[in-house]
Amino acid sequence: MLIRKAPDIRPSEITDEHCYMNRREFLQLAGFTAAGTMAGSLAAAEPSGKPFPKLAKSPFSTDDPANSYEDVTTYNNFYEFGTGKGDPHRYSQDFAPRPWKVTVSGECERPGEFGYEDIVGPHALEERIYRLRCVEAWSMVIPWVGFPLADLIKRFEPNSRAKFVKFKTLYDPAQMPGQRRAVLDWPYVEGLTIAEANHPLTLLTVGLYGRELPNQNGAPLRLVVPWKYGFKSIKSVVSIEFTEQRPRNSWELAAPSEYGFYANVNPQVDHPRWSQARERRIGGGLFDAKQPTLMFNGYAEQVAHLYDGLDLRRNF
Ligand SMILES: Nc1nc2c(c(=O)[nH]1)N[C@H]1C(S)=C(S)[C@@H](COP(=O)(O)O)O[C@H]1N2
Ligand SMILES: [Mo]
Repeated sequence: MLIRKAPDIRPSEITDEHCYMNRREFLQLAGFTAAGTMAGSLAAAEPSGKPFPKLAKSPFSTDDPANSYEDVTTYNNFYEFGTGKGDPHRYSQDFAPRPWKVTVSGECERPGEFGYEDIVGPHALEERIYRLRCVEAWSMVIPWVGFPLADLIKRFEPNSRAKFVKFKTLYDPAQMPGQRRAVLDWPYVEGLTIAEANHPLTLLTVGLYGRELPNQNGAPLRLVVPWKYGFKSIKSVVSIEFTEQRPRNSWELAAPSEYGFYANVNPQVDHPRWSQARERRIGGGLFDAKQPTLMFNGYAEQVAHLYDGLDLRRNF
């Protein structure tokens, strides 16, 4: 992935086999004859999600320059749509994120469910520009849209036994071709301590670049936990459960010596197979720039106290 295409080439102009097939099939259906008229039909660089009317700016936003819309929507990890970085964009276009229902269960006074519209109307949305630091030592800067997960959690009144929150992604192999292979134990599961889930930085995310989330970024709603490696930021969530026991997350289950429950960004604790000291910022040109990784991804001042007395080398 070191060599990147020139920024002035739109993805719609790069016709790989899959795109070509889709476009041609679409043209046949629509009765078109000239392929040229449909250039751009699969363009990732042209946002299609509905724009949100008013977004408060967040004091938690970073000043780092944001990655382009194209970078953010064409270089993804979302194994439900394949393991290649281009797969989520390519294979999620037919995914239908509406209607959507999230079940809330476990240790709380008011278990129940909610739909996408139930949360997007009532909650004031913010734009939060966060660094996303993938465990694979690359990073991006993304202008997310969302609101603090804590605001949602309190509606369900977790009780004193609620020590953790467990999240699950949709399981639907008919729509998610990556789930037809056992690369992970589906559905994708993630977990946070209740304190992490209630931390003001933890964002229930419904959009990016001022618009509804594209499918490849976890439509219609996902988590973004900016001080943790990207895999904690679970996409397309359908279940939230308050638990007394610590849940085991998908990556921890798949490779417990490599991926832990906490997964706090930590340049001092290497992954067994590579260093975490530096990261490659996607979009930096022909050779993306490498820069030092910051403790807790730069959010140490806000979150370090959550781990007082915890050995971060053991609890990686
Ligand atoms: N359900 C689900 N959520 C997921 C993943 C996944 O494969 N499935 N990948 C994770 C990883 S490893 C990263 S780095 C981020 C990437 O988010 P982005 O593609 O929106 O940048 O999503 C995370 N959330
Ligand atoms: Mo990641």
